Amino acid sequence: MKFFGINRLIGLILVLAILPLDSYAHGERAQQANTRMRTINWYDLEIGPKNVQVGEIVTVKGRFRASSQWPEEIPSIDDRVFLNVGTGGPNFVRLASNIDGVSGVQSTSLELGKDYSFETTLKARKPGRFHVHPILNVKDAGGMVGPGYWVEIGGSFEEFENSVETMLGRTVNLETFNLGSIAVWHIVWVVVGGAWLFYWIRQQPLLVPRMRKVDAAISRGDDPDSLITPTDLKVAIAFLTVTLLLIVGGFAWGEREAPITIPLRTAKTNMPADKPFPTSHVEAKVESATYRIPGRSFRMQLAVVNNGPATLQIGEFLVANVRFINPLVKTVTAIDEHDLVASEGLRIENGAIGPGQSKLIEVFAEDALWEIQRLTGMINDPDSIIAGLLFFYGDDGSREIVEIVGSMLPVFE
Ligand SMILES: [Cu+2]
Repeated sequence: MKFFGINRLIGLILVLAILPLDSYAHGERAQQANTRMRTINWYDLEIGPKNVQVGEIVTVKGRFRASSQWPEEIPSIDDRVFLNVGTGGPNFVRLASNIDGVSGVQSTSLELGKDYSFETTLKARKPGRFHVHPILNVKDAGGMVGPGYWVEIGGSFEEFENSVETMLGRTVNLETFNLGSIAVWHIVWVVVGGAWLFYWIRQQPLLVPRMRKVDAAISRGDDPDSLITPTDLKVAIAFLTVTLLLIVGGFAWGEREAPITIPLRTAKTNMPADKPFPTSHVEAKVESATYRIPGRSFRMQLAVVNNGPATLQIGEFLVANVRFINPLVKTVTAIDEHDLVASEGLRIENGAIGPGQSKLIEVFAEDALWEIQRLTGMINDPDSIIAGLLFFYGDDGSREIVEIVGSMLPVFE
């Protein structure tokens, strides 16, 4: 235990003993409020079916609007993004994904302010109950997580099959493909590396004192190579020879086993360049917005202009994946205990806006979800900008989605 303090060893064992505990929450509330509010607004999300057997298909689909208020300090989606799902472990395999119908097998780039549809096809792999979220991974910024739903997978892991046919007609099982040779190569290199390390740590001076001696020799102007004995040199030549032989032999063996290979594709997929920005018949401007901390009550004054043919009412305010629903316009009930729906959380005063009308309306969004989802942290944001999507519903069945943005003032009593 000379090289590894016993205290540290006990610590490591404790950590390993604690780690395998099941985790049910997986950080969806950990991101700063403003990151969740002003990056990706997910909506119309469908994850289903929610009860499947091992090997059956689950799709995650919906739409998202990339906020035009993307925080300046967070790298944006115009560089590289990758659509994925977030769940607690490798419980699914992803068979396919697309954004606006363009295959998402490789990464792509998107534009702020635009609206995209997406779909991911998963195959259930392990039995259990798992929380599944869509995620847009943004280069240098991390994952922008959408709302999650529970999916229950029945059956047994032994029934899971994940075979593909290669271009040359060979069927391979991706669950076990070449595991044997992967294990063999790991063992081979651990043995070679371990033997090399063992050779050096069994003689004096040991690694760090030896480095000091080399440094001292250099500063004295002596030849540091005098620390290396003729035996050291012979052993080093033997190790080098064995290593090179293993590499050359491994390469020849690989070439024989798989004469035709292509590299992993890493090119970026381009989205159609001429995609228009979303349009709407509604103009909505936040005149003022406050968040009253004791009442968990958000209130904003909204100047709305309706340029469309229908009488409109606000049915939903979506902010940071939380859906504040106006019960007078539509009914949305939470489908499980982690569904981010405040079914009666939205109250509108002076609500209906006729065609051609422009008026000032008061919007109240009140629910414990502000606190539960840790969005109240927004009062600590230096820029205190609040942003989200407003869903207007017309009396002709139409729907208009508008992103709103405003400065938010906290009220402390
Ligand atoms: Cu989750």
